[in-house]
Amino acid sequence: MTETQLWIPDDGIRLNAKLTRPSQGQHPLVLLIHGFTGHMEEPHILALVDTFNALGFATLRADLYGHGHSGGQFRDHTLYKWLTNALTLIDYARSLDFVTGLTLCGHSQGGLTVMLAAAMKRDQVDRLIPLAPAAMIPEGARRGELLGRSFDPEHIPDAFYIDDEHTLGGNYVRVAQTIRVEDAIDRYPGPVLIVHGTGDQSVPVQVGIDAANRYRNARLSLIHGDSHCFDFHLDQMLAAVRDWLNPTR
Ligand code: FER
Repeated sequence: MTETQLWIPDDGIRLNAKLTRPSQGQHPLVLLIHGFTGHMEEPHILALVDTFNALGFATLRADLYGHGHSGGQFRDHTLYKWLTNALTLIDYARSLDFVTGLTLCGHSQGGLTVMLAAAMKRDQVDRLIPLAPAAMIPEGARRGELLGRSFDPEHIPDAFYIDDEHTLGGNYVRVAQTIRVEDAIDRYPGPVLIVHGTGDQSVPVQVGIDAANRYRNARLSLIHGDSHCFDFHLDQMLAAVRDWLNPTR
């Protein structure tokens, strides 16, 4: 396994990214995206890197706008910025001469991001793996319910205090209100694996169930009692991914 540090330019910022390759030669690649307030070195992301490499996939993981060591302020991030970051990363991956195919995998808000990107890149994406996808964010933004709090969706506050390190700008909500997740689901005909912990306190498991039911070609793997970041049964989440990619192994 080799790992290469990259700074990938995107619309005036640079994205902190790492490329891992299982060997020399040609291989398919998995693009891996973290969640809201997350970053690309979280334990569940690193475990996925190892799992995909062991199956013969290269991985490209990145910190998206306003997260980790990439450019941009957390406060200014929106789903549009994350989505255009994802499109740039897909184009970068496709430009690599050793890449034979592309899988998208994202956790939570990163799961929603790859669902949106797959709809736009439907001819370039072999398969899609949303993990605990936060597909309810747009509807929550329209209803005025996000991050466990209520607000008037017609009079969006300029800022949402999250914790001492994170304040979210109102444009995040304004952007999210315009996104139609159902349309994105309907535009992706390829194979989809959704993995979701039944004890997820951030994204209710029903969100993953509903998304899997709407996709034309989805498998749903529920991890009993597990949390949002698969803290209790990471091995089971990885096994679900491994079995789906390589059922005979
Ligand atoms: C929310 C619930 C979950 C939300 C975001 C998330 C902005 C994202 C979680 C993650 O990416 O881990 O209400 O609102």
